[in-house]
Amino acid sequence: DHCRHQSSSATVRVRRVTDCLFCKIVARQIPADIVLETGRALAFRDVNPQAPTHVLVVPKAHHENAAALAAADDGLADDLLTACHAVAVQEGVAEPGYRVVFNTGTGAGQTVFHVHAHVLGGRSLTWPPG
Ligand code: D5M
Repeated sequence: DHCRHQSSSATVRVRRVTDCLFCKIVARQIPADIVLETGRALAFRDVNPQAPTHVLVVPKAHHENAAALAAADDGLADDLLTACHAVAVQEGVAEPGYRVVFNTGTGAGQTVFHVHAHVLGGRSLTWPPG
């Protein structure tokens, strides 16, 4: 399956990626409300929305967090950011504005260790975030 193709040969990594919730959504093994798909990214609605628009944008390839995404080659991080903006346009929140958040690490509230951009919009967003 997709996850196995993306993983290294190390058994431990195969198991971790195979168990990954967002890899399973990418592989259509569990359902999600998908709003956009590009060659290397998938966008679907967050199950616990924090704004009228709250979409998660993930690379199809498994990377644990933003740091791993940044270290990936072939412009994957660029593709992900482009997909985030496409989602914002499609959702009608590009104006007056939207927020893109990568919770990175447990201290920042990361709970799913397949990197995902939260695209939030459709309401006034305060700063600083909680
Ligand atoms: O964000 C992880 C986010 O993932 C959190 O906002 C809930 C969301 N989530 C969890 N399970 C699902 C499924 N199955 N579909 C859609 N969204 C989901 P984090 O930044 O790691 O805290």
